[in-house]
Amino acid sequence: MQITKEEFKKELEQKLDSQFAVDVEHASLGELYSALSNVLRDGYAPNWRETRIKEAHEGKKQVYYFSIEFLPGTLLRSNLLNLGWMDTVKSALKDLGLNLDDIAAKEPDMALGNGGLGRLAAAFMDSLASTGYVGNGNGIHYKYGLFKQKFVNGYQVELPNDWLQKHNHWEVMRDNKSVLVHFGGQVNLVQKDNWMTPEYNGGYSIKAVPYDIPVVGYHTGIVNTMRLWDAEIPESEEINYPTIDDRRKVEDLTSILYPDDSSYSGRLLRLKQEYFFVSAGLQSILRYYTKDLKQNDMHNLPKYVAVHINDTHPAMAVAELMRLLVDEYHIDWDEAWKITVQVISYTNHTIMAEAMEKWDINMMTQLLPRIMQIITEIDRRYVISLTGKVAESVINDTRIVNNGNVQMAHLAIIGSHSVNGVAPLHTHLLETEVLKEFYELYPERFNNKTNGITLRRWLQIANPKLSKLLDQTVGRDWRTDSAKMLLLQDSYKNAKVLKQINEIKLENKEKLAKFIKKTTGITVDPTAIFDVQIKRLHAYKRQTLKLLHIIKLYHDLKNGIDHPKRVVIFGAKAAPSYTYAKDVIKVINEVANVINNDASIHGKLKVIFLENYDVTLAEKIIPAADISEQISTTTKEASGTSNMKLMANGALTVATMDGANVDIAKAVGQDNIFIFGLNKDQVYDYYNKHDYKPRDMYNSDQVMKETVDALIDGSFSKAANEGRVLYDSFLQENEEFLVLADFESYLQAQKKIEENWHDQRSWTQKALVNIAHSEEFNADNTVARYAKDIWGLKKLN
Ligand code: KOT
Repeated sequence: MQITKEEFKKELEQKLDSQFAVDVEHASLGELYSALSNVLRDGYAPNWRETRIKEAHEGKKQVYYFSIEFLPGTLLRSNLLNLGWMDTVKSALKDLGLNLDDIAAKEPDMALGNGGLGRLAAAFMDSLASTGYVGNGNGIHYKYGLFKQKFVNGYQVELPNDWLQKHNHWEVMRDNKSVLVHFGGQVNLVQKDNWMTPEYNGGYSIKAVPYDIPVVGYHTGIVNTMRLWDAEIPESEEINYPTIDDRRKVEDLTSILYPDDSSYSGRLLRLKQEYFFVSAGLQSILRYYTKDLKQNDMHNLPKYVAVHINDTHPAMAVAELMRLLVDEYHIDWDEAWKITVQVISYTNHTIMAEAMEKWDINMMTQLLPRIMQIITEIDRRYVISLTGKVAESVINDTRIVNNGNVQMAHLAIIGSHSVNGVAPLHTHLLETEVLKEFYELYPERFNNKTNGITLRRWLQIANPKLSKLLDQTVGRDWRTDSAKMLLLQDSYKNAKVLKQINEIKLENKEKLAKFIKKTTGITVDPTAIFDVQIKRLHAYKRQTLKLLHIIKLYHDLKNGIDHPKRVVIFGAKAAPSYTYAKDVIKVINEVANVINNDASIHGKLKVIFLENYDVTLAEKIIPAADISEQISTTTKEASGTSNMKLMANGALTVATMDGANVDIAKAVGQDNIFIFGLNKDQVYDYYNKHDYKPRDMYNSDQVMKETVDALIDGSFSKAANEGRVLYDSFLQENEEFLVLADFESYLQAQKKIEENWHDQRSWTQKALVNIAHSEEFNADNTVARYAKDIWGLKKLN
């Protein structure tokens, strides 16, 4: 539905009047946000309804993307953009003396995820709707999103993120679609009507209530649904929860998002959360299949339904679908197994050993007795199927139940028809190292699907000026057909275009500089190099290597060795229990304090650690970046996606050949990226030979020694203890992240960056090439590959 400026103004006035009894002139920004989002809801509501009718009518196969995290950020501007209302609304608001950005700033960031994995899930939701597929999200309606990060005396402090307090204007609670999820008790199998039927004794049920969030497609008229489940006490059992405390225990189930990234948190509550949203999602799928689609043959389920599990957190879907098919729909085990494997597919997002989920058998038996029985049976049959065919060690290494644990990745792989990694190198490492034995058993299941990003958000929303320039140079079609962005390369020598790219970057940097001034009080020069590292704080991502570079630059400047002006900008949250990562934050903050306040270096170097990195903050930083830091230990970063967002905005990448950096390097060519560091074979050599001796390197390299020593010699005395922790970690024999091994090579890459910076024309040309080639990482294309190769989807008519 399109809208004219006048219609929009009228609608906005009406909403302000009916909701708050105010006129435009007297409305607060919060009231304007609320009214504006309501106008928008009216705009897409017919599409949302029609999409559901069309889906049921056409009966096309649908994918259900099961993810314990979704990180959509804010939705006002993306809904405006996707509905095709952006320009009209901006201009109407301007007429009214209002600014869309000010109003949009009132929307809480929906931070129901930790980082890359959650953001990817949200990107896929957008892309499915924007390319014409029916795709549904299935996740948890957390009361508190990822913690709000503050720095107090340089330390990270975590505050609750009560995002729902101000009400989520987009969601619709659908009580009539609620289902019950059972926990605890005991199960006995009894013969009933010729069927071994489970009889439950004891335990309790929790009501799963869905909150549906619309996912508006870009100019497609499609509005898909992201369904997030909340926990409530079933009406029939209210008597069993007489006190407020009792009630709180139930509500706690969906209260908090686990703030751990790449590490496994062995908490009972987490296991409950996983089963809760998996069971609710599958029950709701089967109800739709039987009631709405009126299908009665479960054997046809794979023709209508694909369930994708985003890493292993939803891997219990394998057992739960078996339970539903066997216990509830009386399908023979072997048949049910075939259906399950055809329906389910799995993405692995990390090779970090500590992220490999496993659950204690006793815990699982107590909480989910029937699921544990089913997993045991899947495992038993798996072992039988391989006995005598492969070495016993292979069976032991790959079976699901082992050493008192349930291995979730094994369950996911054995129960899926597709297992994918998220960049070619990562998939290769899965096949040859981490999941080698599985790859030998099921080579046909393994495939690569390189990650992608929502270019619409990172260009059209975050960088409207660059988007306009693209319109002028390659035509507006790039907005729907991103391959057209490649045409920007025709302007490689066009002085006018190069000048405009420069001007836009400078304006974006000025804007960020203002934000930095406002939030930190620190003045930064927008003409300096804006050097950006934004991602979760983790040892393998090596914010520490950037820190060493900063210290080296500082020493040079103090010693009269000149460098181009630079502002290093960090954004990163550390998991609350990850003390090393928190130590890194403290050290960076104290190093920043010393450098930012040292008049003797004349402001040539500034270090800014912005608080509370989230999607909203990313939208401010990314358009202003000159340098994108992608410096993980090679082999450790599965893909990375900030690397893609930054290149799309014309930042040049300094990178190890890790994750999707490899593909970015291939896309832009060696001349347009700064590659450094050990390659994957060298890294594995160190790991296999156990002969990494950082102390020898340190003792034989004066510059390295001086740089690392600064952490303990009193230069940054307010972080003396934490500095010592980092110092010791770098020098430890066989230190896993090989920080010092890449130090020299990283300095060389940074030197090259400085040399290039002096030639602004050639710098901007490199930026142009990066912008053009970011089209390769459009999540729309990624999703098209999943749809074709894994899910077997057809577009809606
Ligand atoms: C967290 C816990 C367990 C298993 C995996 C994770 C995980 C992995 N969380 N985020 N990731 C990141 O996923 C992104 C999307 O695929 C990748 O780009 C990134 O390299 C992963 O670290």
